[in-house]
Amino acid sequence: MLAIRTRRRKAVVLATATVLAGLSSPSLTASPATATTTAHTDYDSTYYKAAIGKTGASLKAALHTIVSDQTKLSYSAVWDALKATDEDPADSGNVILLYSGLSRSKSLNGGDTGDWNREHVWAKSHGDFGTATGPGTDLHHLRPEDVQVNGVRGNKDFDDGGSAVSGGGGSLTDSDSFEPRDAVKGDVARMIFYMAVRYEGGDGFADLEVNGQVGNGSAPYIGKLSVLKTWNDEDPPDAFEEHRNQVVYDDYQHNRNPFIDHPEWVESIW
Ligand SMILES: [Ca+2]
Ligand SMILES: [Ca+2]
Ligand SMILES: [Ca+2]
Repeated sequence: MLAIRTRRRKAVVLATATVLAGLSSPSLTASPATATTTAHTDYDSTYYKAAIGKTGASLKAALHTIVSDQTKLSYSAVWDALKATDEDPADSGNVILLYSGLSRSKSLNGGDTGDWNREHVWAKSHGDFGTATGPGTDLHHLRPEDVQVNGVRGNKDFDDGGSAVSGGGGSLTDSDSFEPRDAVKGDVARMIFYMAVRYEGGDGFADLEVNGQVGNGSAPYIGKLSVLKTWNDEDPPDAFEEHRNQVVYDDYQHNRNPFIDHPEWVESIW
């Protein structure tokens, strides 16, 4: 069972202004129908101190500075890191595959049919950063995925629609876009928003940005912004995603994905 950090204080902001007086707090659960944000404020007075109170471009700039202070991994070190960050809470010998939702043996990492490999959620051709230490090895957007499903996703942008991906756990695709299964739509969106904030043109890598289209090819952009914002709202962070963020922070990169802690910051910046 995944250890949920109960010390976190949740602040649920309702989408509607008509918050009924007298509701007991346990009834204020974060569901897509009623919640736009579920902020975790543990790190607000420490890690996020320089960002608190800011909005828009100044918030983005502050977060860029904060998350850029990190340890960087080699691409070969990513294999073992993913075995920890994406471990199946019900089976410590397995990892959970992002799009497929399947639990698969950690030892089946590789490039053959039936293996899992290292999916770059921000497709590495979008900005052409490859697998040199940097964006191509950043655990905040690298996830285990079935080799063939990873191949179907390819370097497509994200959008709604298409036909079912074989073995894709409910993911859809068409000629120019990929739609992950519902349970990881928000995870995908928050990974993309992290990358746009983390990479602003420094260190010899492209300035990665989110835009409003699909078919971005090798340009350093990924779309589609409106859809990714909706996915962030519809699929708020859950225990698996929060635990993963914590493992990356504690044991590997020592930086956090701000949009897992504060999903409402997506709306403030974009
Ligand atoms: Ca499409
Ligand atoms: Ca999710
Ligand atoms: Ca950027």
